[in-house]
Amino acid sequence: PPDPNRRVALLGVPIEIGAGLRGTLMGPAALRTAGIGRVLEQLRITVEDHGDMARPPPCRDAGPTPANANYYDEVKSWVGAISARAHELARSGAVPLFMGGDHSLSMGSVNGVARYWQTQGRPLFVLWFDAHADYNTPATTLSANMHGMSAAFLCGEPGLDALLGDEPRVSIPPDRLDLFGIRSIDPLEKELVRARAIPVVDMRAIDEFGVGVLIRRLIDRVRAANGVLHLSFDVDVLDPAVAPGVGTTVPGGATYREAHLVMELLHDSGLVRSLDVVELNPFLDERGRTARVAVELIGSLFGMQISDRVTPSNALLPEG
Ligand code: B3U
Ligand code: MN
Ligand code: MN
Repeated sequence: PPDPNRRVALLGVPIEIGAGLRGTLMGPAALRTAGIGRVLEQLRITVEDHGDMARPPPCRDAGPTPANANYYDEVKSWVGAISARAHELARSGAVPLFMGGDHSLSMGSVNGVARYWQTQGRPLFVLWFDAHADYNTPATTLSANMHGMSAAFLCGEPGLDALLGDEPRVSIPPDRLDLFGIRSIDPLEKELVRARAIPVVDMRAIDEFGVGVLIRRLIDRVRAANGVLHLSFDVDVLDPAVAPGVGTTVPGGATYREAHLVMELLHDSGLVRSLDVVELNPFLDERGRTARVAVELIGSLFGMQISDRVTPSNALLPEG
């Protein structure tokens, strides 16, 4: 029987205009077909599927449209609506799981959950598990695609200030954003990430130290601050050989095993209270492979284990 105290709220966010390629709007359907609900139910989680958000009507108060921000008005109408839903779902006590959709949706989802945790006096940390930094602004972007600006927006960078409309904006302090798995960053974006001293775990660091220590280091920081964690999982962080169904593949990504270990360690920490799964593009996928891997990884995040016992974190055998 499902455990009433462990609830996950699924919400589909079929937005695609934040990305350069169409197709991520099919992401929520593919995740459901790959069994996202079934996997969680097998783990005795109470699953509430809130369906997909409807495309919001264009905002009347759109205001001036900034340059270098493609489909700004449409993205704006989504972001405010997503933030309101995110706030409400977080308040319900469930773990909200936002199924994208392109990564611009996180401007709303993270803002909404951050607003909730602010009322609880718990600092929200954001783990940005992504091949890209998504730390562009209209002043630094080379593509004008807004999915490349979401992390910067969330940290309060200027240039998209009216994007939330009437929704209150909550800025994430730059030292509470962790860019993890990155291997593609634009020149001005890199300068900005460095100027703000954003914690970065790039692929070189992962090669050198391994995801185990690096994730534990983050978990320790969150714990020391009595914080909670939002996981923003951009599927393109995975190596394209594992996850071909994304619009912007970058070689040299996280392996299947690294990604599972990240999820398992996050599960053991008990700190993840909300997440996004974004950039899955079923139009580009090969026989549902990427959707299936994403669902498996979510299984690990919610407690799927190989041997059904906790592996001691110091790798020593437990006594007795
Ligand atoms: N940094 C580039 C590329 C990019 C960002 N996010 C994705 N691609 N998926 C940009 O467009 O800002
Ligand atoms: Mn991204
Ligand atoms: Mn990405």
